[in-house]
Amino acid sequence: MLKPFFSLIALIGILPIGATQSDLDRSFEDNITLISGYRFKHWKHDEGRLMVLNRHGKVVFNQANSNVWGWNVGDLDGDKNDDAVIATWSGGAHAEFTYSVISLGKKPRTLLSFDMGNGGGEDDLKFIDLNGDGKKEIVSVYDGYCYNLGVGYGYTQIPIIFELRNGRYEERTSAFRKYITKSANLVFGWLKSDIKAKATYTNGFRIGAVEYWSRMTMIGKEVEAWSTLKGVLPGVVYKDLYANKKWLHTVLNARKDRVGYPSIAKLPYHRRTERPSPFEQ
Ligand SMILES: [Ca+2]
Ligand SMILES: [Ca+2]
Repeated sequence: MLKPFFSLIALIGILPIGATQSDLDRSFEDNITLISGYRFKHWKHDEGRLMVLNRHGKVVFNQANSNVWGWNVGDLDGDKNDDAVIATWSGGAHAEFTYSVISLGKKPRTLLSFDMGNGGGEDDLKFIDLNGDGKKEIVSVYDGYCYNLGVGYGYTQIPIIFELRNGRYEERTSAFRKYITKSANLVFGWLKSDIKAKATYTNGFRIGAVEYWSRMTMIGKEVEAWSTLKGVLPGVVYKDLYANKKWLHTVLNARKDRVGYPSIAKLPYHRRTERPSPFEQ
């Protein structure tokens, strides 16, 4: 399901002036990359290990027992120090992805650690200035409803947006109303055409409905969402969802559990709570 090598090449595509690589053929075997005085030593994919050492040879990041499959650099927060994005991957089917953004200043620090869960595409993190303030937001996907809506895998794609505030990337999805509204309209269009074409089944409608409801709820339009859904969903699907409103909120709010700022020695960050699904698989 994944194309790690391809994606790794894409991720490492942008190196700043001054960065050097020992792995010139980009095979990612035993390579060392020098970024802002930090040495990134990366072992082959199947051994999956990344060590980052500072200019004194001290290890500041050391991740083994997990595949590390990419980093990208650039000055994301505008403090003139390069920042690196490190993706770690647990391996196997339905692998778990964690993304860490670290600042490579004199004292390295974590700007964001996002426990993404399901992912693996080149678009896992997108860097876009959504509000035109000159600073790029990080746009990703929250998979909290995955496996939980009665459809096994059921990968529900809920947007999650991180904005630079107070020197780090904070979860600020609700603040990006325009983007989320557009996204809500898009998924609602898909849901409506699926319903019209009877293109899916009860559980499938449930995924589309939750994708729409969660977007609307995050921008304070929950009441409108329920009323719209009542008008289009088969009655049984609507009732079932509405009866579990509290659980839907709990899972939506749990997106905040996926975000942390531990010291880089403690990365990658994993902290999530299992929330038993009320829907039958
Ligand atoms: Ca920076
Ligand atoms: Ca911005």
